[in-house]
Amino acid sequence: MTAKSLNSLKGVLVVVSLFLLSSCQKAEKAPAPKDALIMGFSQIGAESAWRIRNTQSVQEAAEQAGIQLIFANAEQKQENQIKAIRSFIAYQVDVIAFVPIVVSGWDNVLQEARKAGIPVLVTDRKIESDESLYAGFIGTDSEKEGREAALFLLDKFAGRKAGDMIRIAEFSGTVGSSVADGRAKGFRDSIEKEPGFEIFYSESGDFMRSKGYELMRTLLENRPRIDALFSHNDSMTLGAMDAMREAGLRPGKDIAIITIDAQQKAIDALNAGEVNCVIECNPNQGPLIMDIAKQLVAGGQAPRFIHVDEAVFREGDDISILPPRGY
Ligand code: GYE
Repeated sequence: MTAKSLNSLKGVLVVVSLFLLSSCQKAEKAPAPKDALIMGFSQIGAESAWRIRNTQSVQEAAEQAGIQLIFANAEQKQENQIKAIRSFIAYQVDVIAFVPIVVSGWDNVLQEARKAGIPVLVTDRKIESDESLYAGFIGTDSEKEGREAALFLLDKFAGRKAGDMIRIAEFSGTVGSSVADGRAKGFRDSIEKEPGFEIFYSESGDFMRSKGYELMRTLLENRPRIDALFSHNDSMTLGAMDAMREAGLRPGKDIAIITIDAQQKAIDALNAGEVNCVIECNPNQGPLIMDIAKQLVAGGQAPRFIHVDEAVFREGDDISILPPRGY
């Protein structure tokens, strides 16, 4: 055997062992069977701890269900989501699921999926398109979350003196998203009919901690009286709390705080008396999404709207038995 042929044999061996290594690693992860159903999933991005848990839930549930997942992260851009969905169609996946960053602008791409005969599940956030363009929705009931926030405030300030005005600042989520619209609507529907409550400030913090911090810092510059903060998610709340502390204010005491998501840090803040009410928004939607996807691919139908279970945690509640949140 010449030195040259020995070298090329070595090369082959390296390639073969790399191949074996990679197939062993895959085997440990229990790869989906060859005829596994393929799902294309378009996620918004990773703007919050909630979103990161939502992604994990989808990935874990797909693996458990033996579904092969083609996962695309849109980095907060609708155009990236549309591109991803188009590539799923070109790839001829069995089913598509996506989290629509905003409510509008989906009709064309959904028509393309329909033409290709691929069922589509809308998850987490809702869309405004004609309902015949998608198979069903699985996600949160954001109007209910907004109503719960209002009910807590009505109760907390029930003892206010006649003529007193409770001044509320609202930090809302991504403009044009169904969850920001729903939370704002549910909140207003319940609070606006009550005298003595005023939403004196409402701005979008895009569901991001850094923006929650910026909004609160700017808001506090003129030292307005703020009785309560209604924040559409925990990430913005945590940022706002940092700004309150920097301004010498005690979160949960000088300003009442109502927040949505129920990530571990918000529950810890509730325990510490720094947050007054936490409304759970359930990110663990993966198992339901996989179940419904399987039904659809088998030729069945999906329920039109499935809202996942959610709880409300208030100051004074015994939440010591609550298991760790995992996000
Ligand atoms: O509340 C927030 C996020 O769409 C329900 O998006 C979701 C929201 C959630 O990033 O934290």
